[in-house]
Amino acid sequence: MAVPESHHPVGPATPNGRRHSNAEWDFPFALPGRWQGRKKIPANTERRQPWVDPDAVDPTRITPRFARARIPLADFVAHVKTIADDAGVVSIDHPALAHERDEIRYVYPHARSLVVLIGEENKPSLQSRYLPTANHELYECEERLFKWDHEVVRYIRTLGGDALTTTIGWPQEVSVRWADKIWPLSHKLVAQAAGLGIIGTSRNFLHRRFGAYCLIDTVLTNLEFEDLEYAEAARPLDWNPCLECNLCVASCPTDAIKADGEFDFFACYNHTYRDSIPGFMDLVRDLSEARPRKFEHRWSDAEIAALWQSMAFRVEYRCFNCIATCPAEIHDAFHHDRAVRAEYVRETLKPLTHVRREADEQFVIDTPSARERLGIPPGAYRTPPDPTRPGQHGTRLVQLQRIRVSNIDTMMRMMPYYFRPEEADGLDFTCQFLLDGPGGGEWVLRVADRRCNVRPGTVGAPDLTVHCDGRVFLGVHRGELSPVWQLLTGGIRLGGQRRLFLAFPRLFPVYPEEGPIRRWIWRLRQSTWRRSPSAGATDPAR
Ligand code: B12
Ligand code: SF4
Ligand code: SF4
Repeated sequence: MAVPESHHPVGPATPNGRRHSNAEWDFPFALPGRWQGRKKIPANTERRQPWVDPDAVDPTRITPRFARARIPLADFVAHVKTIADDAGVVSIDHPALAHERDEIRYVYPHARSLVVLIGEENKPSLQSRYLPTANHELYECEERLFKWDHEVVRYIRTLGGDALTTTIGWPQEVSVRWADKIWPLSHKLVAQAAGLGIIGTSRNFLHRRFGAYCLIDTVLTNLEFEDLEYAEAARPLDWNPCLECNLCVASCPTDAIKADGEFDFFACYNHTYRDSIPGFMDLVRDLSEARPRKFEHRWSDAEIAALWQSMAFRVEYRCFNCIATCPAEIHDAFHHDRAVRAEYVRETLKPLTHVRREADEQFVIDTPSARERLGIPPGAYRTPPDPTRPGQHGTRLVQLQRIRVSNIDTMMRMMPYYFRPEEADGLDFTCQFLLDGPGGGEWVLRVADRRCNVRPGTVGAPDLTVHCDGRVFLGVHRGELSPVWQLLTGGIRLGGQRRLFLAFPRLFPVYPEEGPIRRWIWRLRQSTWRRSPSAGATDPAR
């Protein structure tokens, strides 16, 4: 598979003259997975999102200084492979990294080559149903990578160059960029650009030998090799380790991985990373805002204890299924041998799917349809505890609006991630945002086929126009301003089919209304919903 040229002019990072637009950057490789038919609008994973313009933080450009490598690139890679489980090198000019080049140079102004290191994770640990075992292996693998990074940096120094490591996972620039792209570069893209594997349907990087059982880190160096050497070293893999078996889709407890190529970032994030930033935000806000009785309803002792553990030790991820059920690393045997497949389904897929989907507590984004499906009325936030069974079960609804962006640009770019597809059945419309004031601009939001795209610019005949000060819409988005009041007082002006705006609080969930009247209306609606023939039907798109 050849590395495709970028469909759009590469850099400067503002091809449309707009800062902070990430809509221009296509996914730089063949799209992962078995794309089941094109829909009216592309999946968000067809873009290299997200993207941050470092010029907005500091426009100073430091002229890069490179150090000519004293040895051939092939020898360099061969030596690095004696340090790490696998390794590759790509040039900073590789088209797959074009959207992040400025940001990489923000991290290290003299970056010329990217050395990507692969750490193999122990498969039985990742496949364990006991979560701490998988978590421990993840952190041990990170430790191994840190150590190798340091060895590679020392090796580069012996060659007359300089280098630094980025970050494998944490820490990220949370204090500066929350809630936006807080990581410095995408290791998955570097690893695929280096020809070490391919990003699969799960959106995990599948290494040519280790499959999904690997972590990745990147060392940035000023060492410079010949252009021809880079091309030779980063030959794309000529086969695809992803079997397109969709086991990751089936075993994902949050339905974040969609067979049609979409990925629900917040569904995974709010569950798997519950004991990290989202849970901590919730705890602090609930402590400051919720009455004691409400707090009791929202927080179980086990949830508070889990958060303590994550903060006292390290973040415990609540799910690894898209790694642990992925057969890419036994690609051939799985493909050709029916007995291998049967054993895999029996001993790996089914137990892990059951435990992570059914036995574990689930953290689900609070939407009207989630409440209806789970039977959780307004004022309540979880399914009732079951004292007859050991362990934590059931579902806790979490508020997406608690993950709050801080600026208008991020809000618009992230709207596709706030978007809840299950609330968009039958909707097909285009909305023109005309945002006045500092930081404002024109944006087009398109909803169709349970997908949502946003791009900067204007459209000829939108179905709906939303005209307001960008800061007003940000206030509404953050739950600080009432949309009803803004509509009544002219803070927000609508044009076209105004009723479409009524769908926004469902599509981009806001805090649910509470109180006895709400509860009564909800119960009435639910009894109607239960009687409807389509209630409980499974969604084939999932
Ligand atoms: C952001 C992030 C996440 C996000 C988004 C995941 C994703 N698919 O990108 C969340 C929180 C959901 C996540 C979850 C997990 N992650 Co993670 N994550 C990252 C991180 C920091 C960047 C990912 C990236 O490169 N995205 C860019 C593009 C190319 O990826 P993409 O899939 O095409 O696009 C997604 C993102 O851009 C995201 N997105 C889009 N817009 C926005 C906006 C914002 C604000 C955010 C935050 C995200 C976001 O949604 C897109 C749809 O998938 C990397 C570390 C790093 N610095 O590279 C680790 C990394 C990708 N994660 C990793 C792992 C192991 C996991 C988990 C298995 C968690 C766990 N239990 O260990 C799950 C797997 C989920 C999955 N199926 O992808 C490994 C993957 C190793 C591998 N073999 O592929 C990495 C590489 C860490 C590492 N150093 O090894 N992760
Ligand atoms: S489980 Fe692995 S091999 Fe199968 S579709 Fe998902 S990523 Fe590809
Ligand atoms: S980590 Fe779990 S919840 Fe997140 S995408 Fe993978 S399987 Fe789904």
